[in-house]
Amino acid sequence: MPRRRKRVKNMNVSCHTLNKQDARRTNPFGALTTRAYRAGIFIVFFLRFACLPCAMAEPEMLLISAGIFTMGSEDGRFPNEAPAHNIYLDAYYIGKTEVTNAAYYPFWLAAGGDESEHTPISYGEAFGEWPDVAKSKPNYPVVGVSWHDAVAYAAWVGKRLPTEAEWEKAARGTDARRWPWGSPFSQPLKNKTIHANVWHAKDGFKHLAPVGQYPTGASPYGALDMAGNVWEWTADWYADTYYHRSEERNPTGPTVGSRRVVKGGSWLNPVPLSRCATRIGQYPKSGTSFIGFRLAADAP
Ligand SMILES: [Ca+2]
Repeated sequence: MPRRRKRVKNMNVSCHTLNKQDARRTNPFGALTTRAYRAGIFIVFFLRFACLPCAMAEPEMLLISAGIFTMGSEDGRFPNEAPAHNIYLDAYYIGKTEVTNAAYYPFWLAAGGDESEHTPISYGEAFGEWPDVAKSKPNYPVVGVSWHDAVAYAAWVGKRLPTEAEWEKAARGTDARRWPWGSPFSQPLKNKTIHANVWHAKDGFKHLAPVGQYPTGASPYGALDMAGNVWEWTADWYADTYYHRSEERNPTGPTVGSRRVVKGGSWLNPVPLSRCATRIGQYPKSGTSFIGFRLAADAP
């Protein structure tokens, strides 16, 4: 993918150079002035990109300050979350929402469109067909993407996937809360008690929901849908017992593994699995209708 981006960049440089130096000489419409020719090029490029469903679709990034937070839980029902332990993270950025169909679409086009190895899986009428959903459901999270697709997309936009620790801190802040909005699942917030798209929660959606539908479900940092809607790929390998040997500063997961950590639960999961500390492993080649991802980036 980096090579494709370089080609686009070079193309832009080439056009810029053409405009600056050779527009009058190479103008194919001899009667047009150079200014009109330049305006024509601008209009062509504007229409080309205005017609993409991607317009300004890349998620807003939130700054997560450096410091210690509590990772994991002592709930007992989920021994892979134990022990709860303190982790220090450097500052970083996290996507405010899951990556959407509209955001993924230009990457898919640049990667070859219908021939791309990064084409999302289509799940039929209830979810829509790719690439139609990029226009019919632009603000829904992209699903049917493997871990490899997510990593490739993140690199294409100059970002990366969050580590598991980065994901969990962005979801729960520093007070060890169980869900992004607090510790009771249905606690009243601004006269509402439903804060996430999860299974049987009367959240208004049978399957996926557009991103950002539950502002009262925001994490302490303002990240949305970190509980439910879609599980989210993280950068780390998964291991049941990793928390017993995790590094205390900026952990990046086991060095080897067969599955990658996904976090946060989905529209298909009940409330207990949509907690901040929930962690499961998923084979990285697996695309499903209930796994998407969000971006992260280093803070300067
Ligand atoms: Ca989610």
